[in-house]
Amino acid sequence: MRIVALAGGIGGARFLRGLLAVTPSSEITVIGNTGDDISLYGLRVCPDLDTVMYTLGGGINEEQGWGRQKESYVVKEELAAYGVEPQWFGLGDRDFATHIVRTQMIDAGYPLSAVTEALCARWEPGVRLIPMSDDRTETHVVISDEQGRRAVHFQEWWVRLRASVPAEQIILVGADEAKPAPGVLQAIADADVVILPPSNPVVSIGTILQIKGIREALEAKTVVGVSPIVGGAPVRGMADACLTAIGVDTTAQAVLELYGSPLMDGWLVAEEDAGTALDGVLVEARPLIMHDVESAGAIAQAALDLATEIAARRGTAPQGEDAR
Ligand code: FO1
Repeated sequence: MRIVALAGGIGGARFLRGLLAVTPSSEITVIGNTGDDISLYGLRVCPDLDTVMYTLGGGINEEQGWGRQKESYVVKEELAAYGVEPQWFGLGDRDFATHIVRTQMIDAGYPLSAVTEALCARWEPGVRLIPMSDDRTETHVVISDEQGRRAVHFQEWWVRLRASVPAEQIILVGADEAKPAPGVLQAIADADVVILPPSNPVVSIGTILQIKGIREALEAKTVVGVSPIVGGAPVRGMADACLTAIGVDTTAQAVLELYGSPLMDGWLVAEEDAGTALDGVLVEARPLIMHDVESAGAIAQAALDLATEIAARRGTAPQGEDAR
């Protein structure tokens, strides 16, 4: 079966690990969020792409959900000794190598999609990881604090401020010009099913949906999403701060409505949100907490089963032996 998944950071990567476990013979293409990307110390850092690559490639720091395992921070300490800013973003020594290779290739003229493919040749994540766009985009957040009203990079709001200052606006800088990366629209067109993992609906899934042509391409497919909100709270991260910033309630219902019924065909919600409903969308309730690969796999299988059910009702059952 050909599966396309849109993915952000930690929640998305952990879900994908479960999806791979339950459909080992499927062809999975992951469209990765690049709105979190940031340039630091002259290097281009792609947090969500790296989280997927490291998590599926076996190099992730499991407790953090980002960065490398067995990490050290000598370069970070030395930069701090020189008073180099910022000091609030924890880049480890092993992780620096990824950003050096990436920056070298970008400076040599390779597009981000080619760079990502080259980095994945080492990590062998078991999926095809394509950035949502090769064009530069960055999520910036408008805040007001003692320094007045200003825009800060998403990472500063997320990591330094811990989203403690309300986001007045969340803006994807570069969205107007950015085009889908090569292969993105084709992968969607070829997909038997598209899955939206429980990534942040605003700064991960929402960001990818802003890239010209992606939402329209997805509306033609069977799309099943997994709610990132359980019982009125995000499963992890600070999706609630992001949803509040765009005036959306932190509920499974509100996120489904944010994605909308032209896009969504199926929606997996937690049992406490079983009342979630939207015309044209098949909603199913089941446990949604991912404790380990096993539980993530069970959720992924439920999403695939829901897609099969939807396609069967439409008479367009997805191909492939994994479809049950
Ligand atoms: N998140 C943090 O909360 N603190 C950090 O110091 C931090 C460093 C970091 C370095 C590399 C990387 O790929 C991710 C990193 N993250 C850190 C996570 C990152 O902010 C998030 O993964 C996303 O951008 C949101 O999904």
